[in-house]
Amino acid sequence: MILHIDMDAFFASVEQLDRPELRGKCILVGGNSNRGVVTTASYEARRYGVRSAMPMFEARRRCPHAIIVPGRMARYKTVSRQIMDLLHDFTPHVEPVSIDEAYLDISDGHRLFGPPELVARRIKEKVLQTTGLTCSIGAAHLRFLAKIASDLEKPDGLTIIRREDMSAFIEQLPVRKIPGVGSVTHEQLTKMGLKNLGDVRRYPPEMLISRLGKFGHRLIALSRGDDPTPVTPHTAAKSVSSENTLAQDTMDRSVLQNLLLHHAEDVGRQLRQLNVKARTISLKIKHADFHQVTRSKTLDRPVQADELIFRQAAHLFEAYPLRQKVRLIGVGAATFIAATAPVQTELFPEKNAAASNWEKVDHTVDAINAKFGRGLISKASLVMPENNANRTPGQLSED
Ligand code: TTP
Ligand code: MG
Repeated sequence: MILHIDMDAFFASVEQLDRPELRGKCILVGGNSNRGVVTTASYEARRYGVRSAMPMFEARRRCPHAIIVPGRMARYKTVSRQIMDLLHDFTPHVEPVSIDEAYLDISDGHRLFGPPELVARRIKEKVLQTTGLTCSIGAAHLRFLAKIASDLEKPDGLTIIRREDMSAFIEQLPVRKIPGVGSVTHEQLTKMGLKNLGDVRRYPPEMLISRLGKFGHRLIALSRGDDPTPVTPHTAAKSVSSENTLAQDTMDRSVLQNLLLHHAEDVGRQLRQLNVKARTISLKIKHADFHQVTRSKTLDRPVQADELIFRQAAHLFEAYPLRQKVRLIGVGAATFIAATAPVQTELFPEKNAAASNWEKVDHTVDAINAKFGRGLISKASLVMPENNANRTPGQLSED
């Protein structure tokens, strides 16, 4: 039995939890600039037709009285970690798939906790107790059905698709609901007269495959109630990154360098939260014409300190010929090793000492920021010169 757990209006619910004055109100989380998009909306705002990824100006038009709240990614990640941790109390078979959703295989836990419905209820209670937030859970014998089920009675939903109801459910399941069917595929399927999975099952398979390729195979399998994708437990992220779209495209290297420092700090904080060091540091740039480039460097010695991440990103940036204005800039880190893993003895111990001093500084800054809120303490070069005073790190968009 597979459970799919998905938090309700996650970012907006966290804001309403932390700021009681926002409860019961229309909330849009996202950047309020002309180029901002809605990352999520409270259920109150969704009644006005506001959706994730909608341009903020469009959302404001549909719901003029909505309160726009900038996102606080660090806070959402903390809550997300609490949720993923408590899920592990139920089973080790937890597969987090995004910041607010996870699959659980409870086939084993069945005997310990009782039938799926009871397990799901206990999880919902525990999530509410621990975080103060509601989630929706879907349960089914197939992974894709669990995912679809979690969405059926949102918010605060619980939907179980029992084995005996499975084939009837699949038969009438609209293809639009299937994960991976976007607007393009949906249009193709509609043109072929395929509205639900029952239609798909009755359609000549070779024709479907010739039109949809690999995804055609998948749809046919699903229509026959065959979804072999297992729940694969993993907790460690494979990479972390931080990036932002600029309020205005620029070629000013000092502005961009300052942003790199901000992103290096964010990446460093994420690495420390995961308790890992990274061997690969990358720089990402998207130009005004949306052309995107990534440059990366693999290091002999893995890094975690903001300063060292920044230096690598800055080297990559210096080596990059800037011929066009930049629209987006970011820093990434990958190839992790556990931060506690023993490191090879360094030939130049003084260099090593410097690295570990930077790490101490970062841990202290993290602790201060965790206690008093982000932004209280920051690197001196992040305090921008006057000509850039209108572009403080606090105004970075959340993407
Ligand atoms: P979702 O689970 O897709 O949405 P949600 O939790 O806000 O609402 P629902 O009750 O329908 O599940 O995404 C989880 C969070 O991820 C969401 O709160 C904000 C963020 N997010 C983005 O940043 N960009 C996006 O395009 C989407 C869809 C979500
Ligand atoms: Mg959600």
